[in-house]
Amino acid sequence: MAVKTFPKIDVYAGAPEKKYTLFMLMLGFIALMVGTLFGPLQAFNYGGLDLYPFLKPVFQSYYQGLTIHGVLNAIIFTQLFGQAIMVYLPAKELGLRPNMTLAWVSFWMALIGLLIAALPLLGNAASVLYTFYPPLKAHWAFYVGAALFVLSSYVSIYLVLEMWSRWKRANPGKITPLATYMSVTFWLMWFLASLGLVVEALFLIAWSLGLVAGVDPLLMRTLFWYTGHPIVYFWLLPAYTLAYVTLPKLAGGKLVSDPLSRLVFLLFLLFSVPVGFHHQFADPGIAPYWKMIHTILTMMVAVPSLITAFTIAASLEVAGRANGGKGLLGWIGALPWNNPTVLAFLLGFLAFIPGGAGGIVNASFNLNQNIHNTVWIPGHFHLQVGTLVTMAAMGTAFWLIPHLTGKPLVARGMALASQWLWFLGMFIMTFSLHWMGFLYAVPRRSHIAGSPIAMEAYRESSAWMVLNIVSGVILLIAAILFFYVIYATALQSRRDPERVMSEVPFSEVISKPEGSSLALMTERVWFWFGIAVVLVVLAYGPVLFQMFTNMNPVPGQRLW
Ligand code: HAS
Ligand code: HEM
Ligand code: CU
Repeated sequence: MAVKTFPKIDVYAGAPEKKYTLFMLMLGFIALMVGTLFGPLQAFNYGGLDLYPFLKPVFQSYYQGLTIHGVLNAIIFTQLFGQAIMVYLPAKELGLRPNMTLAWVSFWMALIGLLIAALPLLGNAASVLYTFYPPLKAHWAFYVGAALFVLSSYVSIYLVLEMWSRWKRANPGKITPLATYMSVTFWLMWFLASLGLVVEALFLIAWSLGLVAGVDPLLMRTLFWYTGHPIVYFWLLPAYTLAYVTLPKLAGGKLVSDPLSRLVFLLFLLFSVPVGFHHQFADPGIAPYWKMIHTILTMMVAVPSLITAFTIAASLEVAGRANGGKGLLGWIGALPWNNPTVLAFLLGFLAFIPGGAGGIVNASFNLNQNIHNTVWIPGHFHLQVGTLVTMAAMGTAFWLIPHLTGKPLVARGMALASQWLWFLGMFIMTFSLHWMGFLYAVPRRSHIAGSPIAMEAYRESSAWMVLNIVSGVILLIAAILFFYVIYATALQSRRDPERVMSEVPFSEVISKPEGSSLALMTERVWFWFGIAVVLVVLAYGPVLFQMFTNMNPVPGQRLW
């Protein structure tokens, strides 16, 4: 039989950065897909339904599933999405190509690190949850793989700083374009923020290899949360960047203020890191006044989100009115709700309002006592990372995959349905988790469905538990629809460049940076980076010094 051969056309020959972006993005979505599959099992657990006995041949415990869920969703997917978006946007905005050799080095480091860490995770040798608190001790391959994965982000930092300095040399005295400014401050924030994790990883690798006999649990927790709070902004800021630089245009309007948007990212650079003790209010060994200082600094880091609420809402109002919306609220209905990307952002931001308010409750030192370690906490962060961040990524995929591949979006109706269902499912789940945590103190990270005693103890919350089961089913359907749409889009053979967005939809702005003293002030990035370092040294230095000089190493345990 004759075999028909097609000449091999390399569609990325003229734009290799598109291929890199596509690979990072798709690897991230594969991680999200596997991680998300465990979500409904956890929601069912909090509904009193335990499916783990049926999974026994493959997955040994609830905690193995929960570790895979936390690691793949919160650490792997989010970082890969950042490495895709926060390199591609500045490259397109500046019209420069990143160093492609190093770009692929970062991809392979991430992939190999992920595979090394995945083996012990899947083999039940690293069921230590995504916070890996000692004395829980995983197989060394988990720490080594995770470290390699995180180090790949340092290559991304270099890629962006190098493009930025190339642009500056060619454009002396000009103000950095907005998306690039956001990227640069984002990567510098991450550099400062990640240092805690890097130092912790050195300890944990040495410990798991048997080079040191023990590690100090309090020091490890403190180093973890040094990175563990700002990491939530590492997840959030790609979504914010897309909301500032693409959403206004996609919605049919303009961004209201460029200088104010820069200020937001500058404030994140300054205040993201020195706040980690708000995860350790219940930890002994840290004096209360240090916890209070971190509470106050946490309130400061809520300010850029409040400015974002104002700026994005105002930009959306401009869009709604340009689309013909009238009256006080008529502009909301006039927004393009039938555009799956715009829909994803609108619903994500709506969820972010109660999520942010809950965050302020968490941060309020004494209120924290009521909700710490209860399911209120997963209620809080599924509104933040599980809804806004994930929906911004899903919504962006609907134009970005076609833009990168030249293949038009498949099943637009399903894309819209996936976003409504995701929002609805998350809304129901987080609503019930908040109440179960606040009113009945149902603990998080608890396999309650596997324990008749626990089910009896939390019987009063059974009405809310039913809602968890309902939400698990809705979210499973939403996930199936979403992943069908993106894989069907990316894997189809039809390329139709005429029908896809050929350029990144960068928004126009109303209030421009030229002539703005605020924009000029924010442009002194290295000065502000220095101030951020000083703040971190002041907020952490004395406590860390004390911990490093009074270590109580303990041996590891395997409790699973
Ligand atoms: Fe949090 C715990 C405090 C934000 C994620 N957080 C967590 C954990 C995670 C997480 C994963 O202080 C659990 C960690 C663990 O496993 O133990 N969080 C805060 C505060 C904020 C905050 C003050 N968190 C986030 C974000 C996350 C995230 C963002 C992920 C992306 N969080 C805490 C504290 C704890 C905590 C304590 C520890 C609790 C404990 O005891 O363990 C702030 O950054 C929030 C600021 C946000 C706002 C909202 C602004 C609203 C906007 C929407 C505007 C709407 C528009 C819509 C434009 C003030 C921007 C218009 C729409 C139309 C239709 C017109
Ligand atoms: C934990 C459900 C998607 C990040 C949980 C918990 C539930 C849950 C019920 C609490 C488990 C416990 O405390 O024992 C779901 C459902 C999802 C989903 C039904 C969608 C189908 C996501 C996404 C992300 C995410 C998209 C992030 C991108 C996390 C994290 C934890 C968690 C970080 C904490 C793990 C830990 O405590 O160690 N999830 N989730 N989830 N989820 Fe999700
Ligand atoms: Cu935090």
